[in-house]
Amino acid sequence: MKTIMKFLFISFLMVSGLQVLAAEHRITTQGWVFTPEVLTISVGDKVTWVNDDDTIHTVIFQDPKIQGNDKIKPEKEFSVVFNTPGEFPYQCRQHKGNGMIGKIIVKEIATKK
Ligand SMILES: [Cu+2]
Repeated sequence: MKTIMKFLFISFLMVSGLQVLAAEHRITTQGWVFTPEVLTISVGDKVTWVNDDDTIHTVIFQDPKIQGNDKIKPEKEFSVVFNTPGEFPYQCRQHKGNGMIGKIIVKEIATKK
């Protein structure tokens, strides 16, 4: 019983520790440009796209496993939590011809020594 309690307590510490470390990053669309265009984050971080234009934008990932959004209305937001390391290019379907493309680079969380 004692061992189980200890295990649960340590698990709790690990989970809450990760939540403290997880950050939120914001990407704006002003002028039909994702800013920043390339964003490097850590595993578990959340990325929020904010549509601050007066037209609908989309966020469509090359990797179909990542749920995008094909209708982000003006003044609306859309968020994704990235739980897998890697590089995730995406684009706005309507405005990719205008260069509206971006990339999220997800790094493993560096472990302290
Ligand atoms: Cu767009």
